[in-house]
Amino acid sequence: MSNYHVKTLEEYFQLYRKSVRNPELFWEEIAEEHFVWRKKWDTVLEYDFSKPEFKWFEGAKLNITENCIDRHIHIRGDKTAILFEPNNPDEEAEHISYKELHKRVCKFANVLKEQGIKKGDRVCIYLPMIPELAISILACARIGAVHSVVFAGFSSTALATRINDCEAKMVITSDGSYRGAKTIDLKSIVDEALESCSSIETVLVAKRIHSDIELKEGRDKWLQPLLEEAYQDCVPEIMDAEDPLFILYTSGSTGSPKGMLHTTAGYMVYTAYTFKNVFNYKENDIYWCTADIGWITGHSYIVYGPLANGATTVMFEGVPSYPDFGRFWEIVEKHKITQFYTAPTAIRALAKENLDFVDSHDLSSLKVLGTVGEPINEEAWHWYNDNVGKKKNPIVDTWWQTETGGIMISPLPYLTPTKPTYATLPLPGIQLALIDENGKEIKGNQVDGRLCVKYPWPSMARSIWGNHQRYKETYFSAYDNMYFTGDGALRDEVGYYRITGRVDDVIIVSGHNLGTAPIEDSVNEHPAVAESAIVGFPHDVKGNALYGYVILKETGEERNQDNLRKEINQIITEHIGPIAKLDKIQFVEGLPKTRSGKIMRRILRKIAHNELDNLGDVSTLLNPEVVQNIIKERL
Ligand code: 7RM
Repeated sequence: MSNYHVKTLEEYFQLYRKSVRNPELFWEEIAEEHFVWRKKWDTVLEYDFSKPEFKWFEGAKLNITENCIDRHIHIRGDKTAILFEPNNPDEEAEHISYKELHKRVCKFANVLKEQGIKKGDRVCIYLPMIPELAISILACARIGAVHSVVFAGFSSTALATRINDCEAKMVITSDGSYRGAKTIDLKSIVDEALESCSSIETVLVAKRIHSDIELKEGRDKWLQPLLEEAYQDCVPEIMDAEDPLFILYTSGSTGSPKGMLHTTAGYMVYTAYTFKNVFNYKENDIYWCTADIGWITGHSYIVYGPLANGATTVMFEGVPSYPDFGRFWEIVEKHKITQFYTAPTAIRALAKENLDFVDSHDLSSLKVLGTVGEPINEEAWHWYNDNVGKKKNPIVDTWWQTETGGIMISPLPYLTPTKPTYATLPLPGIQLALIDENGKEIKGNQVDGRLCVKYPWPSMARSIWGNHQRYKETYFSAYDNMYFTGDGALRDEVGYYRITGRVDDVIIVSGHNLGTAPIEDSVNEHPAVAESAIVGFPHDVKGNALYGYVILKETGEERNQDNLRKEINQIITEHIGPIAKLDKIQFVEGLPKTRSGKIMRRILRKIAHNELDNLGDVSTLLNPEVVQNIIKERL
């Protein structure tokens, strides 16, 4: 029996029990069977929650790119590794085979070396979704440099903060990027950022939009001519299991971004194992994750997980709305996508549009659909299931975090019966706990609490770059001997998990703990509502009262706003109770969102509190422009 691929639900439960009885044996068997090790480990796991310190596969030696590229060349060298679909549908898609990927990564790695990058140096990558992004990540990993990808929609201030925090020596960027009908001048954002970054020695600039930009003498270099000159083979740097692989910044609820540090062997084993099982990946599948590589979903499930399995992974440069709202489905049809992995926010945005955009495309190649990033509401789940999956494709609602490195809770396609809005069961190897207000574990089913993980897993972040104390305080200090996720969850009568949202999104109204997520779900059930976000604001009598920001569907007809408010509160009363009624309901055009589609309730909270002076850096938002409108029309 292969531990790597679970084939029946019974096998899932068996494997799950085994992983709890003997976690080290469980992970060892997975690591044994499927990877190229230059040297095997001495110990599978050593850990200490109080430090906290976690070491997986200590003593092992490997290079992750050998696992993601070299070993595939002999058996599937001509198979497409990366399928690049450009922003402009008239531009031809690019199929990069495993052989070619090897050559391009090696050349890039040699350029990095020539430019003075060594093992352990930090390289900041600020690129749009073009092949050079994946290739530069792998080139860093090839030579043991630590990559820190910054999403190419972030502002110069956000970029500078992230460069300075890890003291990167190099930035890799492009002359610009395409996003729908727009072009963005990335290089001038980098120039601005670098005015306040002293650690950067070199900037490599990829040509994408062929704009007329200036290179700064001695610092900036065009990438392509260097690549042409470079030698096409590069011996991989042999890394220790716990050597840093990358840093990825995630915004904390307060203060500066946290540079989550991931290391080599555990991350590789876990992303490969989860990719294979969660997407039920088979050799000739064409897998597409629509996330940007600038966030963890792209790292784990566009680059490392798929390539470690020898898969074909699609990279899409554009946006779901360009040239029209049918673009995703056009791409599914064009490349015969078998697994499609996206975010609830994208599903909701597309569900607002005419169904013809979906129905006019042949989606019969699809086998598995996935979601990630936020709780998916019932309505969006059904829209996805009915219209995209035609009720025949399982939906894997995958719960995980930048900090967890890989998927933690998810159905296994065709094995786990799905249930709308439920991420369902932990993957074998993942031991969850729900904790009550007194810090005690809640046993049994039909309960809810704070979601924790009570045993280490291979892809957990090992630290926050330069601030181990903050790592300890944020994740390991709330409860002893556990990792605290910051999310709340409930466990239903059969043991399925449903993530209810961040626990900091809980508001106490007249002494009642109210989670914003279930109230938002109720609001969203009103047929006129497209999306909503709820925050608390101070109230003389109740302590806090609820403030709802609501986006209406575009129907073209005028609606009486006061009636809508009454109807929305009526639904809340029926679903939750009058205690959860909204005191204020503001109709808005858009909600402030992160680039990965998460609503920034922190900003809405400040607006509702009338604290308008310190909204923080809104430039990292997907849509900073909505903030001013919300402020102007606040109630
Ligand atoms: C992968 C990613 C992590 C936070 C996490 C949750 C929320 C993610 C789901 C979800 C409900 C899901 N990394 N979240 N997936 N909530 N159901 N399937 O998103 O670091 O950017 O965010 O996202 O709150 O803690 S992340």
